[in-house]
Amino acid sequence: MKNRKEIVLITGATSGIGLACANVFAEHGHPLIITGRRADRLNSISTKLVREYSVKVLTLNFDVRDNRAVQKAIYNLPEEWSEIGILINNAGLAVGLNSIQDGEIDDWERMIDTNIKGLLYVTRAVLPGMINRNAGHIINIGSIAGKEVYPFGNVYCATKHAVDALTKGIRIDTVKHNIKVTQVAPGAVKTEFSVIRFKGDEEKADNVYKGYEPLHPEDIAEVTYFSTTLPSHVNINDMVIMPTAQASATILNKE
Ligand code: NDP
Ligand code: 8X3
Repeated sequence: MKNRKEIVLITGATSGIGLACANVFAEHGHPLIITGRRADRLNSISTKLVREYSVKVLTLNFDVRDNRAVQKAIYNLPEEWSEIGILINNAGLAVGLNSIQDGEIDDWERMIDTNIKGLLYVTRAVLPGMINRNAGHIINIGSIAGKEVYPFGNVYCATKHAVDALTKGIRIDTVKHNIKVTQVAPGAVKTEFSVIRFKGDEEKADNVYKGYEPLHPEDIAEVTYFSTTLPSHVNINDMVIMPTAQASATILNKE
């Protein structure tokens, strides 16, 4: 029992940081529950992880904004998958980069519903099992946008400040149940993030990462994994991880 690897549930494992986390945890032999909206990607990622690392993988295809779908997926987990040891709340996005006065209401709702409410729905469904077992680790992927506010970042920054606050709130509420709660807050990471923020404009997205070396999703996956390797009495509360060329959300050493 002691040497059994914890089951890890990763939201948004079809791309970027979530996918890199799936690879790192699989490499270390953890059974994985990978989730996302793109079922085709989930299936091909699962096939690859099973082939390369001989781990067990379960795919769950749901939108974190849909609480009924979240509950259906988590409450009906097969018995052997029901004891989730590590939850990585990673699914999230930025949509648009506008002043508040020019903001698109639909963009705001997508960010608030995914980054705040989605994280809450999944946590609410998974946490009672951890509390029953008096063990568990919740890792929230926050952002430098949860530590600073930058021009036109308004609503995205607000959602990531909410992740920062919720990380602290979950820790306070679950400390008596022996639950670890960690926030991983990255600066610029080259993923599909900017393509989504700029609604498919690849040129604008590419420009975000020009003239310096951004973080790679694997960098974030490695530190996330590290946070799960510490003795049971040690919890990392918060990690801010930046590219060496980035001093703050807006100060970059670009060529
Ligand atoms: P990607 O766009 O590459 O990945 C986002 C992932 O989230 C995808 O797997 C996507 O899966 C999933 N996702 C998005 N919306 C939903 C939804 N409604 N329901 C279920 N899954 C969803 O971006 P990143 O890897 O960069 O982003 C991961 C996290 O990291 C986000 O929370 C982001 O805010 C945060 N972050 C990113 C930084 C960066 O610079 N890239 C820096 C700091 C934090 P699918 O589309 O299949 O549903
Ligand atoms: C993503 C990083 O700086 O675009 O959270 O907000 S940033």
